[in-house]
Amino acid sequence: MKFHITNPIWITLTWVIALVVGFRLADSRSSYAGSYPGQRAPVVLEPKANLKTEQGHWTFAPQVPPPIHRSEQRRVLVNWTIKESQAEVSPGVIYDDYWGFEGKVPGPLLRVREGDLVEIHLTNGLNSMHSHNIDFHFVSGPGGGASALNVAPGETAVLEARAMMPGFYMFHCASPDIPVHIANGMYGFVLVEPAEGLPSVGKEFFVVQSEIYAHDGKTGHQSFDVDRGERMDPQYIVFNGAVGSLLKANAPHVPLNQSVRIYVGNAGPNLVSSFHVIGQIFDNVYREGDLISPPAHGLQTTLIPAGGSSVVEFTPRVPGTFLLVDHSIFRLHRGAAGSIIVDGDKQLASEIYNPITAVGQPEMSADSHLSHTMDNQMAGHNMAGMATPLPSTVSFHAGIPPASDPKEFARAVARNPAAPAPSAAAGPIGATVRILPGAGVTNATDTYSPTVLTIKRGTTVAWVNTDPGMVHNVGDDGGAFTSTLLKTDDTWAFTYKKPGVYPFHCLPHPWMKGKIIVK
Ligand SMILES: [Cu+2]
Repeated sequence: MKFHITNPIWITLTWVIALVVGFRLADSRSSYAGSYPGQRAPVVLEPKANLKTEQGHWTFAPQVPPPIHRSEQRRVLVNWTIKESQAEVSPGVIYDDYWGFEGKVPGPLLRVREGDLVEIHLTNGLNSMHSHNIDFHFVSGPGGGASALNVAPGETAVLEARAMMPGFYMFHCASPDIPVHIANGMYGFVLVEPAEGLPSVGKEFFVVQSEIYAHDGKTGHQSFDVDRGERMDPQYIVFNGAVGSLLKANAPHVPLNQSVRIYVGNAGPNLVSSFHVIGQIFDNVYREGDLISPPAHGLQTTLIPAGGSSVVEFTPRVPGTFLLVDHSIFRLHRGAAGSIIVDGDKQLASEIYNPITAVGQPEMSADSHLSHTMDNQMAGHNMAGMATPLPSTVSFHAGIPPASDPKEFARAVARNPAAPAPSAAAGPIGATVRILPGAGVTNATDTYSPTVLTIKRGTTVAWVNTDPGMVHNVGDDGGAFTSTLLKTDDTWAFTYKKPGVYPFHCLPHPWMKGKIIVK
């Protein structure tokens, strides 16, 4: 028999060999996908129809939703509304282009379990000027869900998406122009817990680093500057949306010797973070938010890409104030500083840390780190009060001299860091002035209700901000008081003790004017 390649027997045999080898290859490839040492098996999905439904658990920075203890997958309902708003990003500096999920920057931190089906209802507020959507980094699907969730002002879109892989994931708006929407605050995070859960720790916090491309550092109104964005030259680099939002009165407290876990996101939009906590060594770092590989140990600084995350753990062994920084350290001058205060007995820690010659000297604190920065900023860029916390929900800046000049106001706030002081209001609220929706729109005419209010001597007047998505303040023209910025539903009150006519105004919106007549 001749071995001729065209012989039908040989042709058949070649096919058989090819098929067998081919099947083997295909077979080995499919098993290869799950065969890295220690690699996790893909999640086995419970059919949608079998899932119980529950309301999603989300929080705003620095809070973290509680750990998930259930052992089965669920349908998790999430309802979020986008509000184009404004916020005080540094004392006296109001950024007019802050667009936030649920009106907050950073947006929510949602906590779900691996395998959960997230049913997201996304609404774009009626007051919005732009279309928005969400690209969820935890979602497997085109655009991370962005096209499915595109919403024009007033619209709602719904998407079901499975949490297929554990991790700590960013989400953000991906409407054109994407960089602008991210720069203007449209981001948040989703923590997808592994089915087996995460090791329990003493305290958990949520921190997001981001850049703000305001025109400059002047007090008053600022808006997005695209040229600064292109140059990657932010006016501010901040933790949790604003300069000082994790400093002084806003700093979280933790007890000595209890483990701390920080979920750190980097929203960018441009810069990579070299995240570091001064005076702590990380016990564990889940690099880039990888919650399924074993964590790294004994790290000092960890890189966090823009659009990425890291999860760090440490156990404070010594009390004091510990600064969170981006160790690209000049960024401290632009606001990249937060802090955690560790409470406990210094004596108990003296085996670990014992200042011998520094007895009686003030402890190194956020203030001492930032005071030079603040001075430089104030002198160089006219940016007052780097380390002043944001106003809390209802706060009273007693001791702040009145000022009609925004710069003077900001400096005054900077000199008197937000310690909640006794209210200027001595009695129960006797009359109310509503700050009306739309009052902040340039040259609006409907600003207060009523515009002129007549009261008896000794009456306490409350101003309530009913304007959705706009901050306002109230200042007495004669300088008797200047409130902090009031967010929606915030109230500020003052008691008028002497008869007279008392005009008042809103500092950010000079067209807002009213009058109290005291008889
Ligand atoms: Cu958007």
